[in-house]
Amino acid sequence: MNETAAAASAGFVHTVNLAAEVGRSAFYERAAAQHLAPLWRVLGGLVTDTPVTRCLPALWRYEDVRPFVIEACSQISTAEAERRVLVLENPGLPGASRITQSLFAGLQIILPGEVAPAHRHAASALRFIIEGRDAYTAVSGERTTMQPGDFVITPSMAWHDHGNVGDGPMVWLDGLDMHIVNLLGASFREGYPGPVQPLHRPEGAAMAEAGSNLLPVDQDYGSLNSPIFNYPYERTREALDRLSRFRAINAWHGHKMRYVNPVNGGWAMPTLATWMQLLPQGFETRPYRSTDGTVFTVVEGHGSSQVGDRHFEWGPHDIFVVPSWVTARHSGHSDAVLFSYSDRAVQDKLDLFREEQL
Ligand code: 1HN
Repeated sequence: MNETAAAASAGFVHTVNLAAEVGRSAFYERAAAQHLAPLWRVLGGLVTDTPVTRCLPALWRYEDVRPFVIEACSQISTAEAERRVLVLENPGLPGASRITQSLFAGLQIILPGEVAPAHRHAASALRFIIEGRDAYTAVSGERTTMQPGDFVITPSMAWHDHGNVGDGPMVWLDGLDMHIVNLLGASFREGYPGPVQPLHRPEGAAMAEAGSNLLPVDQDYGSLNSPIFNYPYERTREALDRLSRFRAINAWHGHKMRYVNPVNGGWAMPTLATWMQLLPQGFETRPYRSTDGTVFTVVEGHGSSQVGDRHFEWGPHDIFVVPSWVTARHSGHSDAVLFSYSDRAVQDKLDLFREEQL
């Protein structure tokens, strides 16, 4: 279904008199030659009553996709692929490299000894570590070693390369905003002259400077990205655990915390909003819908989600997507921890975000 047809089936389309349209066809043709088109034929699909997207609710069970991620390693090297990533394609948006209308998601694998060469681009990336230990990413001259559950930021135009110094494969979820960057016609990319960038800060520098609710008095921040570029799972999990011991639970989201930039209290990244939430065993959220199509991945535990007319049962490392304005509710069958990201950081800045709590 195209967007106009989707809008029509949603019950709203500005209708023109079809019989009269025949008589206008010559006019339309002459207008088209001047690169002019009648708005009244497309208005309903351009400005819809409520969000219209071809993005569908979808679930990727890690158990089903992991063998393909592993097999990709015998199909292509990191050197040849540049990034060995299998794209999570929304079934409603085939071939578009999109998991939602605006977001990219992919599973990247890097084997021991491999290096993903340094490059940089206008698109920002987040990494959420799924499995493996002791691979690193270097961002703007500083390395961070990544562990499962860590949320790692690669800001726009920051040089970045990855390497695996562990003894097993490392898999992470890549979330990128390139569809937003491309919509705006603002894409650039550059390869680094050499496989890896030079390191000019010790590992842990960013955390020392910004990770303890204290900031150096003489530091100027010229970016909307958080100076903390690795939010380790250990600290995130502990925060959720402490919160859950005393705080009233949110009926729509469970115990849910957003990753913040300590410099300005805003989202950790300027385009991608990120969260971690705890759904205690037996807790079921109330239904809600929001304008930000959201990607979830399960860190711990089992549960289920009703997303529109789909019911998903999920467990560790599964990934699912809730499209914009589709009603969702989530249940923890055991204590369950979910990481999620969306374009809400953009929608907030543009005054577009809406959530309806049902
Ligand atoms: C990229 O640069 C990375 O740096 C991962 O690891 C996934 C997907 C599309 C475009 C660039 C990375 C990417 C990507």
